[in-house]
Amino acid sequence: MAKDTPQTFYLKDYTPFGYDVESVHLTFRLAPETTRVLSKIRFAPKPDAADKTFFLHGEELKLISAKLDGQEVTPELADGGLKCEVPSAPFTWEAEVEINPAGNTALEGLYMSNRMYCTQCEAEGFRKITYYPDRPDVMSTFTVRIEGDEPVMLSNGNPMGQGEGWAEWHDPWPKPAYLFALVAGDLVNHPGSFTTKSGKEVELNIWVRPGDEGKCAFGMETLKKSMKWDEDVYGLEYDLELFNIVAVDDFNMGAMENKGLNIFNSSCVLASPETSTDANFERIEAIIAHEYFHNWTGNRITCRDWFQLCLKEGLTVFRDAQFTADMRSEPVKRIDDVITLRARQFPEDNGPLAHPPRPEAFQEINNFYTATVYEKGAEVIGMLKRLVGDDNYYKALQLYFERHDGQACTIEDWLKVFEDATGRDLSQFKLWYSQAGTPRVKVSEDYADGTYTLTFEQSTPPTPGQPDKAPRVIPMAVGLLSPNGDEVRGTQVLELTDAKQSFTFDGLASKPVPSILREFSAPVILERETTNAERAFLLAHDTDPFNRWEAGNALAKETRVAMVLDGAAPDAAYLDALEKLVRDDEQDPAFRALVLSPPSQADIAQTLHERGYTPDPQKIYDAAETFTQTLAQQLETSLPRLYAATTVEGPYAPDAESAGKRALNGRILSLLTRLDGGEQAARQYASADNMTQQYAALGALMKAEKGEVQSQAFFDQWQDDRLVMDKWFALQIACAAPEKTAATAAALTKHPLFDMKNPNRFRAVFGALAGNHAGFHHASGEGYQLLAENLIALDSLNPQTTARMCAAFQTWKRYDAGRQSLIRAQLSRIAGTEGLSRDTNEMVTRILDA
Ligand code: 0A1
Ligand code: ZN
Repeated sequence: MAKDTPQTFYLKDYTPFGYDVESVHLTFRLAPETTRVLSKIRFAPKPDAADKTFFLHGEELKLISAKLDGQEVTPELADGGLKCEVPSAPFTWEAEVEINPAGNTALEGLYMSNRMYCTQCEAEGFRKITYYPDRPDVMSTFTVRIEGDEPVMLSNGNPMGQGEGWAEWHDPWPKPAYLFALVAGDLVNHPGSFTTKSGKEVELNIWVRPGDEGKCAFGMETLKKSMKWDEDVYGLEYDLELFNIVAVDDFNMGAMENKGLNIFNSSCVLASPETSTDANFERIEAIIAHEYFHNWTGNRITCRDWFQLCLKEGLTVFRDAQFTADMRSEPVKRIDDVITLRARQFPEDNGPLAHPPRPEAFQEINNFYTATVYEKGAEVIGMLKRLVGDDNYYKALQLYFERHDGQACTIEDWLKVFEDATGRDLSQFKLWYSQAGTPRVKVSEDYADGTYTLTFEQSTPPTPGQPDKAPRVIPMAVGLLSPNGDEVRGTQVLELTDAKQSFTFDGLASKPVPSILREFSAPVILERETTNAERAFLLAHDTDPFNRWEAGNALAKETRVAMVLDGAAPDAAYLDALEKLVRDDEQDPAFRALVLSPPSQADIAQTLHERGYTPDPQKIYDAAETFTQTLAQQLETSLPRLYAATTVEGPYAPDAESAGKRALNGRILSLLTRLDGGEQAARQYASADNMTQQYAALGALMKAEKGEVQSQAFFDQWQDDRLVMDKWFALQIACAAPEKTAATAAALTKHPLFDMKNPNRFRAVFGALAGNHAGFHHASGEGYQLLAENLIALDSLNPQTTARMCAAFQTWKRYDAGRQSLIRAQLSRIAGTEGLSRDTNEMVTRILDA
């Protein structure tokens, strides 16, 4: 039987809704399987509307009754909603519907997590709560009454009153339905407060399940820092009397910026030294800031339609990155972000799922919460800031907030603000929003008579639906060093606008060494013929820390590529450079840890693919092992001293400086474990009083297949802590040798604590499987098969998480014919599943169409 062709939505088809929504009143009568939702909504027809169809979205709702101005009506139930004949003057719509939160495993709309009611409405979940024009350009004030016997019942805005069995809330700020939230359950709060710059007191709360109270302090401190930072840097103040954060265990994403009531995946807010690693603390800090910053970039100014998603997400990611850079280390944050961009966005941009930061068509919008929309969206803003300069950037942002407060906007509105504030024409720059694909920039150079010339040629490979691309504006930050290591030209931003363009530098005494794309000033792939000697020179002398790391990273890649392709030995000069750097106590430990962290095996596969080779995952794995073993041997005599020197004494604190030291210490421990049979790691495991060191020791031991005792001890100690158990599940798969990876994951799916319905647990297992490059791509195909089987099983419960995890297959065309046919078989099997969700169907179809 042929499947129905799924509906595709297009940016070009945008039409405004024909009615204003003047107010929304909702009453919830909570019951796990039979919650009643009563809505009373005041609509006013827009006099100049071209389309006056009264269509309300609604999915999985049982309509009990509907009224227009108090009179019972029988609307026409249509696919995905209802239609009704309505008056041409303002009117009141009332509906009563019944929904089943306990049966909602998709975690979209109103659902139950760990006996608590909670909601997730972005992007289109509100339509699973009641009939409504569920689109972000329809904004209204919401008044909410919750009836039930839960001790704590919360919604957006300010509390209006509460009594035995009820609570009322009112949000004075007009908002789209995707920002609606409700939470009810047996919760306890970690309180705090903040005084805004204009002297308003704001009550702050982090709400958690009893037992988690001890994990809120860091989140609360971070929230206050975020509030202060947004005032100091952007002049933006909080606008309600109350700000609530709630932690829930079952959540499809990281967190959600609902107005005044942010809902967080518990993994993104709960933190304690005993249960969270430094990396967890840093991520929690970033996500709390991110959600808080959405209050202005997303909530006060929202998106006209979902094609504009990067308007709020790119900007908010950019702002949270600025925050992290200010709280921690700017270069380290930049390096971390570029590593993530290359690991997550580049495969997307250079494969079957490539789409522009502002897509022009989708079937399921949930599939577009991507690294391209978020991370590349933020890169585009970084480029804009670099091109116009800091002062102009902040001037434009002030204008954005003044001009568009309370509106639902587009990328055009955003760019117009920059044009008006700076007088710059941004029509070519706008291509970054509409073109997919990562530009390649080929660099060549020439030197004669004191004049140095750099020539850039840009091109972007074809992506689905976009065979040809016009040249873009690329800000290329460049500095020049003299052969003795002095900087002879400080950083300057060259603006590339043509397919081919040259820039000259006069008055140079000798041929300089260029430092190109400083701070990674544009999300491009640089192609330049150079030598390892020059890379080593830049690793030693570049004044731009990003490019120093980049030079080391390039050396690491070159040596690993040569090992894979020619069976070469690890490059001795590179090993020497690493040794020198590791021992150099003048250098920031966090930076040293980064230089000492090898490029991932997936990154080597990507590099080989970019150079026209077919990556062999097993060879890449073997080269990584040989390289690390050789490095450990080279450093052998210094490792014990380095280990001691980087051990952080005293009580644990998650600050950047001690975290950097622990990161370096962890790298040293993993090298040491290759030589000492795990003695030091076992000692560290036994004495660790914080998760960072406990987990680093366990990881080092398990990688060496010497961690059985500790793994059992870890389980015994932490089996009641869901978040720590996620680590335990993931680590076993991440550390497994390639031939054992799939079997390890398969066995863990049979573990009593494996829970298909909990996205964190599912991701712990299958994210780790897909992330173990050689294990997932093992020639047996067992990894592919296991993932496909479990995605099929998950799809009927949770389409959103299933669809997102299909991206594990997006790089399939890189590999050899054997692996390709194994993957194709699994993708076809998923695609052929009876009753497959729209979410997953769209993803597998796009991946298969490659
Ligand atoms: N807007 C949130 C992310 C988010 C998106 C979708 C969700 O459910 C489908 C949940 C959260 C953010 O950027 O943090
Ligand atoms: Zn966001």
